[in-house]
Amino acid sequence: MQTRLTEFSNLTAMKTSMTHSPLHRIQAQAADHSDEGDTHGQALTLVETAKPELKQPRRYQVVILNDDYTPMEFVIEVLLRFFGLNADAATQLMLKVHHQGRAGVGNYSRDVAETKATMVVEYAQQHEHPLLCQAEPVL
Ligand code: TYC
Repeated sequence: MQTRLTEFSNLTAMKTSMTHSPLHRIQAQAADHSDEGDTHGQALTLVETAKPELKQPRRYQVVILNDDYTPMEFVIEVLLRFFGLNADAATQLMLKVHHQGRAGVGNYSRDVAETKATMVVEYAQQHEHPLLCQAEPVL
């Protein structure tokens, strides 16, 4: 969270600035500046709290899809090779895809998820299997 302090010598300038501020929360404070010689012995300080400018980037899930032709052993090998699963986890996940049609195999940044999905599909094509894999934004 960012804050910014702006001093104003009169209320009109302050109100104008507040009206035009893109910042979402504004608090006004009056500060005593009697030693600084302005007309009413006070300066007005605007304290603005800015919205954070960065959001968390979206995560992407790599999804593997079932088909009728890719051998089960090949899908298990893909899960070991590209997703670092152990043999038990890979077998369970392959069976989940086989029975349910699809399953997420890991969450990554968009770039990594898309690269992994492409690598899996190319690897399957090199071995003449129709295995499909895609990256989807996590909701
Ligand atoms: N359904 C395939 C078969 O019976 C096995 C399979 C599992 C294929 C998972 C793709 O993503 C997949 N040989």
